[in-house]
Amino acid sequence: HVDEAYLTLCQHILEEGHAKGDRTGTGTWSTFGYQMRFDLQKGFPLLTTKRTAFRLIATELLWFLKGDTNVRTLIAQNNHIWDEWAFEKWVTSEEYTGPDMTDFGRRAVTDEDFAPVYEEQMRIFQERIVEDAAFAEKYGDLGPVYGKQWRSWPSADGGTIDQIKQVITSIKENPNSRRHIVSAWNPAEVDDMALPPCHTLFQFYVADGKLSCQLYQRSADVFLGVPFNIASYALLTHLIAKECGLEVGEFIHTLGDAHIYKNHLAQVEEQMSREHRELPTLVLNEEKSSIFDYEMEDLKIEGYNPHPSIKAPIAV
Ligand code: DHF
Ligand code: TMP
Repeated sequence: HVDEAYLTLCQHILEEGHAKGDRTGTGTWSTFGYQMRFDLQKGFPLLTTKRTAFRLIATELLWFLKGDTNVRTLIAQNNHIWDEWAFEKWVTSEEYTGPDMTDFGRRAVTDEDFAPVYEEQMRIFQERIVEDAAFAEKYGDLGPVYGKQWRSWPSADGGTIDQIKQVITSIKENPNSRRHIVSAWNPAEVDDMALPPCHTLFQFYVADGKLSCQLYQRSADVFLGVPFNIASYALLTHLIAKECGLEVGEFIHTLGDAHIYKNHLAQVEEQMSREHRELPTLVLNEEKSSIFDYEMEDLKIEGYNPHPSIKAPIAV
């Protein structure tokens, strides 16, 4: 069960984790190298010990698959999971003349006078991204992140490589291949990205008519990011399996730096006290078959009856 594997990971970090500082100044408990396996035949791996927003996960995955890297599309769909990383570009630009936003991510959760000032600027930013296309083009773009690397990795001859199309062709034409790989980690472009990819590389594997996927995630925010990452790659595996005429096999999640932020500890304890429930199922629109044609309405989760959501601040 996904919750058992996930809560075992949490327990492992709490018991074995090193106290480790991090880029965001929040502080973590961290371990290095961990693996979880999820049998996708046994239900869709969306956590039940905390309500996890499938809508946000699915709209983000479709955004990657369309090759999009601009938060405008997400914000227009009321998905705000990437806002802070675009906002950062705006408030550190020459054009920004509002109140000082230095270190806004940390201050927004530690300084109660600053919080409303930040929220006001963020609201203005979100509105302007939606209403002003030129502004969005300049400040909504996160750089050459997942969508760009997945669909148009720049090649040496000046062209681009569509890794998703290529991997689908390779799964269809040569299922036994050991080279079904997609990499988001492009060393030449990492410095131009708002956030270097956390889910860095994935590989597919075909056996007994089933498609499995393994992800290498270099850095894993276990409370906020990982529940999204598990469901996102499970969904991707379902979509690719369908397009290739295969059943789903396993999703194998391999983590590098797996950490719990120190300001998520109470939330993790609360979640660990809950009993898991039956897993939901994923229902795909039967009329769609190409992975590039799906919209949010084509992806449904049925039988999801989780414990309530648990709020936590995100480290920026
Ligand atoms: N930075 C950090 N520090 N951790 C992350 O997990 C992370 N993830 C990113 C970008 N940068 C990151 C992209 N994915 C949330 C979940 C995933 C995600 C970004 C944000 C999140 O905040 N989830 C909350 C509430 C979401 C909402 O309702 O808007 C949750 O409770 O699941
Ligand atoms: P880092 O670049 O310093 O590793 O910070 C990235 C943080 O975001 C880290 O806490 C991991 C987290 N993260 C996830 O866990 N999953 C994701 O999908 C993304 C984008 C980030």
